Amino acid sequence: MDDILNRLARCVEYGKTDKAASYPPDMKGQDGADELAKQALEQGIKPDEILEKSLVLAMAAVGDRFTRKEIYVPQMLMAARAMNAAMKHLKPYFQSGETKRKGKFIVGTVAGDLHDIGKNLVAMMVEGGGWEVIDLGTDVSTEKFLKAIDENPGAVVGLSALLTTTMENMKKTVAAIREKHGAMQILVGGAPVTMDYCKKIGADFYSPDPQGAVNYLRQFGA
Ligand code: B1M
Repeated sequence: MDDILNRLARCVEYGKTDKAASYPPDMKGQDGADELAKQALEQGIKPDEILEKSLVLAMAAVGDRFTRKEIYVPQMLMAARAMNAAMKHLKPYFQSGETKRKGKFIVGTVAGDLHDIGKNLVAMMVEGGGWEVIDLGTDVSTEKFLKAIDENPGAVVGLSALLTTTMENMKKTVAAIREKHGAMQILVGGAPVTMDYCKKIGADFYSPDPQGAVNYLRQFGA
């Protein structure tokens, strides 16, 4: 099991999307993230194990290498693409939870921020936890969040931010939601976000990972 998860992690880290991809050259002709994720599932490895023990670790390694300036934006993009190729196989499992929905969860990455891998993981896990997820995507304006909240009374809202610069937009959106929908439950997350920041901007809860989001939502579900 460790072997296939290590190989999958390596594919994601180095942006090897599938067997046909000629990049990186030293992996040419080998299975990529697409094939290995499928094989891992066929071997009976649980989707959450594939996620935690392979994909999330690979993306963390990509981030570290980017910080050390060993790789640049194009390599990050390739890694994200490989991650998505693997996630395509995992997604149906996360989405196949119970048929009866526990409630509605509106989620989006805040204005100015294009990072969606973590937000998508949260959306998938929450959906797998039995919630109907309304995914507003990335670069979501405050107005778009407010419109979705108006259209879905009783929903819980989740905001993701990956950049220290866009955390400021998270603060603005939370303030606008509070002003219009005082008692609304607001969950925040993303790499630079902390519980201290969550409290400071008036959100209700911070989760460092998708499972924390699922656990938090349990108290509100039908
Ligand atoms: Co960007 N990027 N990026 N990037 N990128 C980071 C975030 C960065 C930390 C890299 C670095 O410097 N080490 C850095 C931010 C620095 C900072 O703000 N302090 C950075 C930068 C600078 C940038 C650009 C500005 C680069 C440039 O253009 N010069 C640019 C900004 C574009 C924009 O958004 N306007 C940019 C662009 C990109 C790509 C487009 C190339 C690509 C994104 C592709 C995509 O998302 N579709 C990308 C990537 C891939 C990364 C890294 C390498 C990986 C992010 C990721 O997907 N992580 C990242 C470095 C890193 O994180 N170490 C980096 C894996 C993901 C599973 O983790 O999103 O944290 P994460 O989600 C976690 C938790 O945070 C949590 O659950 C997830 C699973 O555990 N979580 C929530 C997330 N949202 C949640 C919401 C919740 C609850 C939990 O409730 C609602």
